[in-house]
Order: sequence, then structure tokens, then C-alpha cells
Amino acid sequence: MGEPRLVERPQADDAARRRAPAGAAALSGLLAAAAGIGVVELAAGALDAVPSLVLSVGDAVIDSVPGWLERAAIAALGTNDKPVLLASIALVAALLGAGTGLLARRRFVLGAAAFVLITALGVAAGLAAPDASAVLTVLAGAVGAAVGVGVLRVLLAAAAADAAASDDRPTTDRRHFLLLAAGAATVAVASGVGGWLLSGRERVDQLRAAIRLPVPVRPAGPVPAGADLEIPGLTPLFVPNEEFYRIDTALRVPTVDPAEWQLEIRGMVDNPFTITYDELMSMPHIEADITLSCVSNEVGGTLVGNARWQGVPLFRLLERAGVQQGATQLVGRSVDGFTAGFPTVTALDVTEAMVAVGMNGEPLPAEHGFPARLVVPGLYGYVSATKWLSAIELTDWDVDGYWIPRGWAKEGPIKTSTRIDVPGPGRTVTAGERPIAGVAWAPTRGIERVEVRIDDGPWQEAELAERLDVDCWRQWYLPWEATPGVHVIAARATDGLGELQTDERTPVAPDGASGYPVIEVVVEE
Ligand SMILES: Nc1nc2c(c(=O)[nH]1)N[C@H]1C(S)=C(S)[C@@H](COP(=O)(O)O)O[C@H]1N2
Ligand SMILES: [Mo]
Repeated sequence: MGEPRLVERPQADDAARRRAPAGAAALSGLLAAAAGIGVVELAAGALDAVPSLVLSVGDAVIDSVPGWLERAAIAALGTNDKPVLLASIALVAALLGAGTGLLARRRFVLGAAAFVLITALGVAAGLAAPDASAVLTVLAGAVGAAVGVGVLRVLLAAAAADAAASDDRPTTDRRHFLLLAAGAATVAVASGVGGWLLSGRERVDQLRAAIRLPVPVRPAGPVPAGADLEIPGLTPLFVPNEEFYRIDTALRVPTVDPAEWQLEIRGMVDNPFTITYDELMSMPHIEADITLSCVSNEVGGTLVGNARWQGVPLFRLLERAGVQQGATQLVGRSVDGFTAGFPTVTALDVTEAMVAVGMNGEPLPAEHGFPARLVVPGLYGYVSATKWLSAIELTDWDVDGYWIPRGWAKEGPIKTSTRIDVPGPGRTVTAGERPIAGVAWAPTRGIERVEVRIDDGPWQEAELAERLDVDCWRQWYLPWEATPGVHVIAARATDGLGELQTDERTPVAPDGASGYPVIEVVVEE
């Protein structure tokens, strides 16, 4: 490729040293990095034992970032935290690539060495992935670095030739460089996309599609008419799976083959055992309507959702294992290393606490923990709702789950909360008869009353949707004659024990936000 052309010219290295313009050298380095990364990602997609080095670097960042920063990122970015992290990694990779190009322009070996060093750091991050094969990962990194260095050399030589010839025959040489650059970009994009497609997501979705959930022995029962008010803009009683909020530390959604999956019940138990997916599916299942909330949910926030979950009650598995005295904490462990722990008595007392395999009538979506996760009514997700569950460990209270050393409370009961959904985004309506509507939740206690206050008026009792279950949120609404101007609307809920939610405003850390939601609505003529 281009070799014969180069022999009539000075040595490629000399030309590169003296003549490749800085801009072209930076572009060459960037494209070389992209091509090298693309090839490694292709290998990662094709081979289970080779982790994506880009995602591994992201995992390393997530693991090493201090708790307060991780919290701040979730607070600022919510469920966009992952795309932002990946975009940052891409930006840093692009800058490093461009820098390497500039270094190689002065001395090629230095640029090549920088390339190998950066790749080695990526490989080091990759080796920390749970099922990485050391040999294959190093090999993939070596191939990626070789591709990067090769592309860099070819592009720099072409850029140098272009510069050297810019007086006599600029157009052919420039076209030659641009063609090579376009070729490198194509390799980068095609291999990167190929790697993504091969990465196992497709396979998991196929495996999911083939699964039939068993008929529960204790179904959740029909939803009474009037349990969903169906007011435009009001969050539906059951949030569709595709719209359900997602929060986790997993940059790559774990792709678990249920045929190979096992759940281990171990620790302080008389009869530790493991159970396969088929065995779990053949046990008696229950269904329960449970509202799940993230402790990072701000007052008025969207990190909360309600679904119909199906699975095996936790207490059944614990009965079989025989929980020992002193096993005060139940820790769920994920295939990706995440852990979350809560009091063992909750698992025994709350009969709807389950190892869930179904969500809204479907096998769990990959993002929500396929093939199995924990769902425990009344507890924030960070202490309870372990996705991609691999083990249930009975232990004492000394063990800390993932988020505890990162600044979150050891225990995480969900606070009684309400949210105003309507008037919706923009909070601008025209004058006239307008509903004010929202959802309120206090899992395990239920919602007994919601009150709404408009401006400085009295607290008015809202209409509640038909009761479904104490673990499940309840919609509410208040008819309102909206008059032109700006209005301030507040809401507050009372749980099934008659306790009013606190009006004390607290931040999400360490144990969940509290306070009444307050919105401002602009009413136009
Ligand atoms: N494996 C794993 N499970 C996890 C988490 C995680 O980071 N990894 N996050 C937890 C948190 S903080 C919450 S709020 C819930 C969110 O569940 P969802 O994404 O299905 O809504 O999952 C929990 N389970
Ligand atoms: Mo969470």
C-alpha cells in the first residue's frame, strides 16, 4: 500500500520528521488511535474472554472516583451519567491520539512508544474485568497497538509526502493522504460498530425472547378500574419496562446466559446450596406490584418507578438454607461485583421480598437485571435491589454493601414521598379547569391521603386512585380552576400508618431526600 511511491522520496521517517504539518500529524494520531481502539472493540465483541478496553477504563474510573464525586455525577446527570462518562473517555482518547501524532511527527519511535504505553494501561484495566482471559486480552491489546502504530506510520508518511510535494504536485498527494485518512476512519467506525453488535446484547435479547414465565401460584390479581386515573401527563400506574428508570454502576450491561447462571445461597446458613435458572423457574412464583426508588431521587425526581414483579419469595430460599443465629444481614451479590445488604428480618417478614425473574409480564430486561434480581418492598435500591444476582450471602452487620463506604446510610427505608406530574414539563397552562395530579408512595405502608396547597390557600384533600397494594404507589388528582398568573403548588402525602411525610428538606445523601414537592405554574389567559 503506497510503498512504491515512497521509494522515490526521502526516507518516510525523515520526511515525517521534517515535514508532516502539525495539523495533519494530530489528525493522523487521532485516526490511528480510533482504528486501534476499533479493532480491540471488535475483538471484545467477538470473544467473551476479551473485555472492551474502553468500558474497562470507564469501570476503573467509576471504581476509583471518590464517593462524593460519584454522587455529584448521579445528581447532576441522573441516568445520563454513563453516556457522559463514555463521551469523556472518547474525548480523552482523541486528545491522547492527537498528542501521540504530534510526538511521532518529531520522533516516530516516541509516538509509537506512547501508543504502546496507553494501550498497556487499557489492557491493565481490562484484566480487572470478571471473565477476562489474560492471554487473549494482552493479545488483543497488542494487535490494537500494532494497528494503531501502523496506521500512524502510513498516515504520517503520506502527510509528509504531501507537504514535501505541496509545490509541485499538491493535489495528488493531498488526495492520497485524505484517502488513507478516510480509510483509517472507516476501519475505526466499522470495527467499533461491529464490536458493539457482537457484544452479546443481541444474544441476551434472543435468549430472553425464548423464555416463558411460569404462571404464579399467587398472582397479583386484576387491577381495579380506577387504579390508573389515565390523566394525560400523569405517570402510568405501571411504568413500561423501556421507560423504567435505570441506575447502576455497570457500564457494560452484564450479559448472562440463563443456562449457565447459578444463584448461590451461602454464608451463615446450615445448608448452603446453589440453584439454577430452571430450578428457580420451577419453584412456586408470586407476583407483586412494588414501587422501586433510588435513594438518589430528588424531591420531584424521576428515579422511581412501579412495576409488577414476578419471582420466588426470598423467605422460601432462606427456609431451605436454614438461617443461623447472628446472620443479621442479607447481602446480594451481582455477577459484576456490586453488593447491597439489608436486615435479614426484612427478607423473612416482608413476604413479597423476592428473587425476581419477571417484570411487567416479561422476563427481566437485560438493563434491569436479567436473569434474576432482588426486589424488596420498602427499601431503596442501593441496599436491596441487586441486579444480575449471583449470590445471596447471610452475614452479620459488619459487612458493607457497595454504597455504604461511599457516603450512604447503612439502612435505606424508603421515605414517604409524593410528586406532582401535572401540569407537566414547562408547567405552563391556559386558564380554565386544569387537573393537578401526581403519584405518592410509601412502600409497605401504603398511601392514605394526599393534600395539595395552591399559593397561600388551605391544604385541600386530593382524590386518590383506587388502592392496589401498600407496596405500590398511588395516583392522585385535584381539579383546579386555573386563573391567569403565576401559582405555587405544593403537595404532601400521609402514609397508611397515618404519618404525614416530613416537610424538612434534606438532600439525597445519606438516606434519601425529604420535603414537600413545590412547583410553579404559569397560567396564561
Ligand atoms: N448489580 C447492580 N445492581 C443494582 C445496582 C448496581 O449498581 N449494580 N444499583 C442499585 C440501585 S442504586 C438501584 S436504585 C436499583 C435500580 O434498579 P433499576 O435500574 O432496575 O431501576 O438497582 C440496584 N441494583
Ligand atoms: Mo439507587
